[in-house]
Amino acid sequence: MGKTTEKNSSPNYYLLNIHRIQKAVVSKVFNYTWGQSLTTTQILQERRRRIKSVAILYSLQNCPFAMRARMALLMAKQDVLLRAIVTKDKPKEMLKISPKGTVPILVLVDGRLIDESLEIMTWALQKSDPEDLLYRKEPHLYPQMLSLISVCDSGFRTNLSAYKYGNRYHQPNEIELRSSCEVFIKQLERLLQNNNFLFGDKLSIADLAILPNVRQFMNVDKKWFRGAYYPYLTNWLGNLMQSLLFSKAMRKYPLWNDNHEEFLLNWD
Ligand SMILES: N[C@@H](CCC(=O)N[C@@H](CS)C(=O)NCC(=O)O)C(=O)O
Repeated sequence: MGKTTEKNSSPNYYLLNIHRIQKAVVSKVFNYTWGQSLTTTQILQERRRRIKSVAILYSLQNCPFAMRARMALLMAKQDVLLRAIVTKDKPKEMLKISPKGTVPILVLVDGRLIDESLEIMTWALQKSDPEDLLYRKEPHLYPQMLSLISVCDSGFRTNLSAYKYGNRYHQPNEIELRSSCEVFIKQLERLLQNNNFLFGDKLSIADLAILPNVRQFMNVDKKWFRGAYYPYLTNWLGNLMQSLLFSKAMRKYPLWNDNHEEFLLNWD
């Protein structure tokens, strides 16, 4: 963080120093009355006030659970401070509040914790759901969405882990392991034959929750996946991965442990 002596108390000086990391890549915590004559103390007070008024998300870049949480928070327009971590160097602040040590973790302004990705998604979308990802007008679909997500998070993920392992270590049963994953992939392909998204013609919480896992399946053996015949699924995956939402959710942030600097996850 920049040195803030009285000599260098101009907001611009402070802004440049506090956010010396690519401004284009990460979003600033506060972008308000810069240029006006605020003292360094006032700026620091305002910064602290703003930081305290926003929830904190501990997040891991390529973790499918963290990805789905980030996408839902964006769709719900719930700005959060994103603290990027890596598993081999977890912040002590994170382990103190959640010793189980998995990400994502959302720390709410009142101090409550949500340490399950699906719960973070539902928390965000229940607060605000401008695109109706919960399909409120068709409430009978919600239990079906949760049920599909549950198949993904249990059976499919177990099979996917085995397939990833089998592929990495060239296990003789790799094809068999992949076929076990394809049971779920085929189920998604069938759903997507009828609609552009899993539960209709618009995005739902299920699409966001499942997408990072299908992406992980594709990444195990991209060459095989390109040749496999899942046209509807491939189209769905491609469209979502090319979306602005996905690119915002995958934006790379400096690691929290490096400098303890705060950055917002939002649409800016
Ligand atoms: N059920 C949890 C699973 C979260 C999870 O397993 N995250 C992985 C990263 S993808 C993790 O944090 N693992 C801890 C570690 O590798 O030390 C959720 O949905 O949030």
